[in-house]
Amino acid sequence: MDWHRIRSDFPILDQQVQGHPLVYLDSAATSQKPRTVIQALSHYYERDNSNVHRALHELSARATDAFEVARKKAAHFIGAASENEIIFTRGTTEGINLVANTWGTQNLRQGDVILVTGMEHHSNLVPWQLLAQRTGAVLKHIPVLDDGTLDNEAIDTLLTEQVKLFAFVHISNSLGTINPARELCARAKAVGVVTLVDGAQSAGHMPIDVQDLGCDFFVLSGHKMCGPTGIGVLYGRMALLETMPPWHGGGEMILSVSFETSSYKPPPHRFEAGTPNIAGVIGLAAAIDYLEGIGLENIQRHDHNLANYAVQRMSEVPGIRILGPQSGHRGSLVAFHLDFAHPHDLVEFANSHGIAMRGGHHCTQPLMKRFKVPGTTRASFYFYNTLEEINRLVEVLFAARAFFT
Ligand code: 7TS
Repeated sequence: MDWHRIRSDFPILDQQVQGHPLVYLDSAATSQKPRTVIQALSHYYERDNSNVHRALHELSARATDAFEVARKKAAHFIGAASENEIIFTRGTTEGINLVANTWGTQNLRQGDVILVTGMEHHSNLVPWQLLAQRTGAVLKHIPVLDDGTLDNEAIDTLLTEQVKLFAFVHISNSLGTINPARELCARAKAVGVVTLVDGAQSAGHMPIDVQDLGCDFFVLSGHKMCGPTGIGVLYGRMALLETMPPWHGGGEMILSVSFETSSYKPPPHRFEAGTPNIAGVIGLAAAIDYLEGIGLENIQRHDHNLANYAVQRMSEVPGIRILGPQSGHRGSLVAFHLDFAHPHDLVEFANSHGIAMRGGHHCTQPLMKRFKVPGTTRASFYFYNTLEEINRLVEVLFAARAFFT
């Protein structure tokens, strides 16, 4: 693979920041966009912009076609059995809230258990807390071990028939841990528990096959996989989607409406009230084409090499504590704590050298508490990053040590 040529597909990366070449190490927050995605958006607005599903004129037909082709592409991208299992959302957060407010409200009762893990992003925690408060259900979590993996023995104790839903993150945005999603779904299924996999950090980084994973729901955000912001996918197994009531009411989700009552379209349209993010959906389809053109296995391998090289090189910095798995099987991000600098000061220092990283709690406050750190600094990678950029990061971490001590 010619990764340097692939990098040149991303116009934003070719710039100076604070007098230095930009080193973008914040892809776990949002990825950069290749030229083809940017062009798909402007092409849509310049040529085809129109509302979908509503009108019979040429532009609306083009927009509707592109919108529904994108649904097929998204289904293929994650291995769904049918495009009707693909609901377009604003992103991972909205997908989880949709499940909580439809399936959750319908199925959860006093005393039922919602099981999550100790490494969830707030978006896979707060919606379940709200649901628990509404229904009288109880929220429990699987503890995280010192090495950043889930406590396997606790899973046996906690994953019982009392659990109605097990919602867990595929790749942790704060540790880089890759959870064994397939095995976890199988264990849940064995006791009749419905599963939701938060794929915000895995989609676009590795091949995803929801049927092979065996999950009931899977959520992703387009903006973390080269697509635009404000667009995501909720996958739901049709047998479940069919039983779920709508969440948002409005246009496009109904069959007929009277003042007294309404009847609703089947999935996915039942869950897509109002004018959707048409440009976002078209941009997401362009992102999927782009990623599939490179090959998800290739991306996964490259991600893996970058992460392992980063862990190895960053370990050379005295006073560094790297959270999560120390080597081997991990996602393409490294979160760390330096005993000589607060994450916010370090992020500012790195910024003055052209390096973009995120510092803070990364929306995983319970996990920060578990590891007894106020926050961490996180360098997160994608296939457009290079080993040279990691070397540059390590150089700057050594410079920070000289500066802060
Ligand atoms: N789940 C995980 C694992 C995430 O990493 C994120 C975003 C979300 C859910 C929410 O995704 P959204 O697109 O709906 O916002 N994570 C991060 C991050 O690590 N830094 O900024 C956003």
